[in-house]
Amino acid sequence: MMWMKVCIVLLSCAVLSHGDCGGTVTGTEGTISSPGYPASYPGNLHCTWTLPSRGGSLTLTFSDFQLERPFGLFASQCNYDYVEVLDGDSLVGRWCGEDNPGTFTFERRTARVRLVSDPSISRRGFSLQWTLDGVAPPCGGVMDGTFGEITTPRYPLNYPSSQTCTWTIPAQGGQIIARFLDFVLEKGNSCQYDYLEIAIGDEAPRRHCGDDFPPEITSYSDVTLHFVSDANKEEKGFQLFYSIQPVSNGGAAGGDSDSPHTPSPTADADQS
Ligand SMILES: [Ca+2]
Ligand SMILES: [Ca+2]
Repeated sequence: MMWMKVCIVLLSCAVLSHGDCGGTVTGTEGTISSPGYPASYPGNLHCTWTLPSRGGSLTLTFSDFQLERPFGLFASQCNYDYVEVLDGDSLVGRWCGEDNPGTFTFERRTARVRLVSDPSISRRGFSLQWTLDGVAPPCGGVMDGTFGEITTPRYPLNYPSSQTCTWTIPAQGGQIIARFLDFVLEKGNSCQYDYLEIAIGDEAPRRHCGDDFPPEITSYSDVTLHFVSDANKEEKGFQLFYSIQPVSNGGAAGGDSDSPHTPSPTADADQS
């Protein structure tokens, strides 16, 4: 049989192109199939799909699986075409032929599925379904408007583990005033577990954790809040209110203190 494989390899050497494959999935469920499925996949594939758990529970189930079946000396190995499943960067296993990999669950881990094919002999490939449960809600973004609230995800319930959120409050030519009404994060001596970093303009960010409220923020520059939680021990999180006060005429560049706490100047205009 070995000579047949070599012969077909030579015949198909010119066929090197293949369709797009791989990438990072988004959403909470979906299907991943080999290129062209259920028609035969192309040769020379090297596709990797990345499935982030995003703090939730990810389940993969291979519903169909048919790759080139190895033969002869290599029957016990998957050296021609194969699918690998990885937990992060660690190999869970390699499959080929009609040896369906089955179902996998990844808790707060990133899964990867890799399909590799050699130049010759293809079968119909594989199809798998994936679902993601318990995903942390989206967080972060650029705040618009002249006032608002920022909280950790799920506040006042405990924030999720393994979460990263970045909020930006643009100064919009005014002065940002932001005050914390609640602040409880997991405490660490150097805030190495869960923390909130507050960056004002170009200044170096300051890191906060535990239950010491960060001081009130007043800034004519954009303010960036960067929240990180690690894999375990969650707390209630924080709640912050901010407003952006217009800078009164003549003080735009100098930034002198024209009682920025009161947004009354625009209201006075109505009385004329
Ligand atoms: Ca093959
Ligand atoms: Ca934590």
